[in-house]
Amino acid sequence: MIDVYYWPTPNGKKITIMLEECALPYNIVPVNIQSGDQKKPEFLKINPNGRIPAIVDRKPKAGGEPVAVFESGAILEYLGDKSGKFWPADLRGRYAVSQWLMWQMGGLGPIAGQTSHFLNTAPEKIPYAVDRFVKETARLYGVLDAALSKSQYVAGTYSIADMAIYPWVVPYARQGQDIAKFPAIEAWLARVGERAAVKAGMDAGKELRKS
Ligand SMILES: N[C@@H](CCC(=O)N[C@@H](CS)C(=O)NCC(=O)O)C(=O)O
Repeated sequence: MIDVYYWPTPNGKKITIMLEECALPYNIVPVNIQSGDQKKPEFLKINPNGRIPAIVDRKPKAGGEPVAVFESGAILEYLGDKSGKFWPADLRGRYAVSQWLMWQMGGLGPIAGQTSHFLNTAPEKIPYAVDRFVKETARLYGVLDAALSKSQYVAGTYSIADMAIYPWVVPYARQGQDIAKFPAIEAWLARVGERAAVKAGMDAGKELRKS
């Protein structure tokens, strides 16, 4: 059984999508980031960075003590290694996926997160920040659109990179993006979104926000 320290956000949903795709049994441990659970000492023992998601695999593939992992990209790789799925073992396949996973972790996620913050949450509207982040998000969407106009999935076949990117692109409107300008992304959103595991992963823990 895998414990998933979770709140229903884009970074959290990457992990539930992968767990559903691999049919790995998991247990959601709610970490309410709106009330500060992520900064509590018991959670900081699992993720010293104080953010969700994190996992504890109680039955690691290699046996032995439970394995704890934080950072959503590292968790996706761990689950790929554990299941042998969606994270190719061959050199070319692995780095085709890895580069897009890193692109999401270091580019799209942080930038789109800031864009959404300055557009929807910031207590004052700062035109310079809104303009800077909306434009950089549009640039990243352009890069993704160009890649997806050449292949069905970012690394050729469906992988953990698609799972990392998808929950960040679903809320494109909150990032000030007009999806009609990115037809290959729009088609990919529909293709990925129709997968049963993606639907289940996106829905995981949605009741938590109401509690
Ligand atoms: N790079 C980290 C980012 C994690 C992250 O930013 N998580 C957000 C939710 S999506 C969070 O826990 N926010 C609470 C906080 O900032 O205190 C990852 O991909 O796991």
